[in-house]
Amino acid sequence: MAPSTPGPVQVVIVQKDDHSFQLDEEALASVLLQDHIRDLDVVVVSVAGAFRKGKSFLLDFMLRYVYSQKDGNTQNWLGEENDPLTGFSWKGGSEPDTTGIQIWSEVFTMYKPDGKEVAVVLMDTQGAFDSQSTVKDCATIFALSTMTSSIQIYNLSQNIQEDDLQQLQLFTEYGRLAMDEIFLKPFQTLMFLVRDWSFPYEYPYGAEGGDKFLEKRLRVKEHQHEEIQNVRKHIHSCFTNVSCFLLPHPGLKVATSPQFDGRLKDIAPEFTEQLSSLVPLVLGPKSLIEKEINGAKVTCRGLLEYFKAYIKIYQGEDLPEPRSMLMATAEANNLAAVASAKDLYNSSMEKVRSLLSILLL
Ligand SMILES: Nc1nc2c(ncn2[C@@H]2O[C@H](COP(=O)(O)OP(=O)(O)OP(=O)(O)O)[C@@H](O)[C@H]2O)c(=O)[nH]1
Ligand SMILES: [Mg+2]
Repeated sequence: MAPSTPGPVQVVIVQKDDHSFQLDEEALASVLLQDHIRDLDVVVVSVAGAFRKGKSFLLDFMLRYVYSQKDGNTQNWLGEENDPLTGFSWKGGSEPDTTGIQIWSEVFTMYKPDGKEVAVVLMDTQGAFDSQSTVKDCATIFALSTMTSSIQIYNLSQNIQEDDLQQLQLFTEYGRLAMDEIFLKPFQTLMFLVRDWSFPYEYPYGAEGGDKFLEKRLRVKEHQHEEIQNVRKHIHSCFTNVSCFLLPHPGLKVATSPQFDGRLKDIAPEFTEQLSSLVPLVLGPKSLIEKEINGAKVTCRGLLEYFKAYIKIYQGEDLPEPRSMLMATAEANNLAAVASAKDLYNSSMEKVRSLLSILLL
């Protein structure tokens, strides 16, 4: 049974001492196997990126949106001026907060424009690059959340830097390696979300400015160094759909006040204005994209099985270990080589198999 009061459920646990990962199967099953949703196709929205950058805070606004849809109060979904922001745990300060992977206990049923009912799961992840986690820990969390979500929001601060792209390459390569089948594009939607964007006079806040900015950042040019080109080609090759959204700074109270409890009246109006277009862009009826694995849509029940299979791979010894960020690009290139060798092996074996079946007829 799912817990009676909705709340975050810890589904992936990271052991801080030995850096091992565990799936809390029972907890995950209690959410995904609820009678009314288990056979519905699932939409999974995940937010991932460096620690202390407002990921959980954003997810709590997403929760407000989905609850208001559920209650039929679509107009004023951002909430009242003086309501503290609750949901997934978020806090100020310099120390990391979220650990492992958490999902919201309530799975929301929503409707696509064609009337199809889908189940929506919200996923929060441990921030990357804190002082306690190894590169492998960060890569595993990022890879697992990318593999199990239909939209991965890559939460960045201020800009899209080259090292952000390199880390993305490393982490997604680490994910691709763990997948058995041959995929052209293993993952679905990636949204770069740039927080505290300070150059609206170059690229305006929002999705349109974001996409123009991203197009420029990800453009592959002939004279670029191979390393710079590779990272860009990799991102295009891994995701079916890549977009970007530029969010303004939420104001000094949000960023620096220890008394700030998330109430709207303390948040800069330009931030909430952009938030009111960002969230429906991710969770509005037109944006609901079901999770697909190998071209087939996945139900909540199916998602549980994929989680179990993927975590086993990361618990095993078979994958090469991603090392320090200094070696990120080299490592990502090595991982890419291993992945394409694996693809080649699989497709050659496939050919041999079909040849054999013809010969044996
Ligand atoms: N500068 C800035 N601060 C923000 C923004 N959104 C939220 N914050 C603040 O950032 C701090 C951290 O918020 P969290 O949501 O806990 O951050 P997180 O990324 O989930 O952190 P971890 O779970 O530790 O990885 C809080 O003090 C928020 O008030 C933003 O867009 N810009
Ligand atoms: Mg958090």
